[in-house]
Amino acid sequence: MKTGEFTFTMIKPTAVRLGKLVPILHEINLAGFNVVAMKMTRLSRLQAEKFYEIHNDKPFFEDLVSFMSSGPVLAAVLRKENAVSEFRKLIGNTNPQNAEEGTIRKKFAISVQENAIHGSDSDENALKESCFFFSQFEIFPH
Ligand code: IDP
Ligand code: MG
Repeated sequence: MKTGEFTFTMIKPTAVRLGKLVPILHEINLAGFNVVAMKMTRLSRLQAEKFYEIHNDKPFFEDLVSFMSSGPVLAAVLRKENAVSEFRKLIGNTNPQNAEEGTIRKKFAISVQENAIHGSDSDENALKESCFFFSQFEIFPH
């Protein structure tokens, strides 16, 4: 897969628990993203700490790790031109109160922490995060 053509996403525990998995995947599909890898899994505390390690100095870090390991998530690699920036536009601002109408976070987030969905913030992190969840044999670019 070419750099710039893919991003990594995770539908967060609250959204999964509230039955929003399929509605969110529907939005992603309507926006023209193709799924090239997907799994439902549950992060251990250690895995959540590792995934969010850039935030380990933030006041919300401990809560975030507890939340992200509190239940299953849906992890996926998505393909589209300019995937990272297109996907960040689709999900909207980190804080749902500041997210634009029509964005996934505006529709499905319940708070800044439980904001329904993750999206990589750079091509470099898209690669790092995809490799965190998937082996090369679990990604099917087409
Ligand atoms: P992003 O997910 O939009 O890239 P980041 O700043 O990278 O936002 O933060 C990672 C995650 O940490 C957010 O998606 C959210 O779940 C949580 N988070 C960020 N800021 C806060 C906060 O101020 N309070 C509680 N949780 C936060
Ligand atoms: Mg981020």
